[in-house]
Amino acid sequence: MMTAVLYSFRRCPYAMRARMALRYAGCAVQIHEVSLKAKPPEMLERSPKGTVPVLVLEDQVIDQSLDIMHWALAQNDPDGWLLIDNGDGRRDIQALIEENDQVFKQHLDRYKYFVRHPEYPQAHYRQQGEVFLQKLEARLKDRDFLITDRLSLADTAVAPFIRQFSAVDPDWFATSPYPKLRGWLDRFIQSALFKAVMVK
Ligand SMILES: N[C@@H](CCC(=O)N[C@@H](CS)C(=O)NCC(=O)O)C(=O)O
Repeated sequence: MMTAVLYSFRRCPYAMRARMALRYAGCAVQIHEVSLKAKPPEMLERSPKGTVPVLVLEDQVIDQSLDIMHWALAQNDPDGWLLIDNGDGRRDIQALIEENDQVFKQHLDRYKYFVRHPEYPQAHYRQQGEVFLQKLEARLKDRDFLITDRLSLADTAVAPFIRQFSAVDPDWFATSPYPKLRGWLDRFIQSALFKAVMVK
């Protein structure tokens, strides 16, 4: 039987969430760290769009991080990240991830690479991103995780992007009006699962 291969880039938030789901589900995968400047031809042959992560299985190629997470959780979801018995929770997971991927990520990129977007100052892009931070802070007011009182797919899928946002200006983030979010992010960064997928 062929070993599954994950083409990955250590610091890519999409690849982080895929690696976490695969590890949590106990899926045996060989991780191939790629250079984004020189992507391996065998990866591009399987997935010509040229983004990581890409999971190559015996009978299929999955090249969207969220699809990789869902594939992993369909194999094994020991702590119930999918919240299968909680319809509202499942809808909330989907809505949060959609907002993260389709709206917040764009603000994050502009905040981080504001030099390439001189139409507005950096603080403008940060304020746009803060709309999502405010939403997460409100969710964390009465619980330790984004959807319910335990970790779900939403926490794992979103946290790598909040980590990236926090790292753009750590001093600002440390004193920003999002104490619950800081606590949540800190627990995520300190978790054994996150540390394991970030090993060099
Ligand atoms: N929608 C994709 C996005 C993946 C993505 O954009 N990955 C970035 C790295 S963080 C990438 O591979 N970019 C291609 C490049 O920089 O050449 C997913 O969810 O997997």
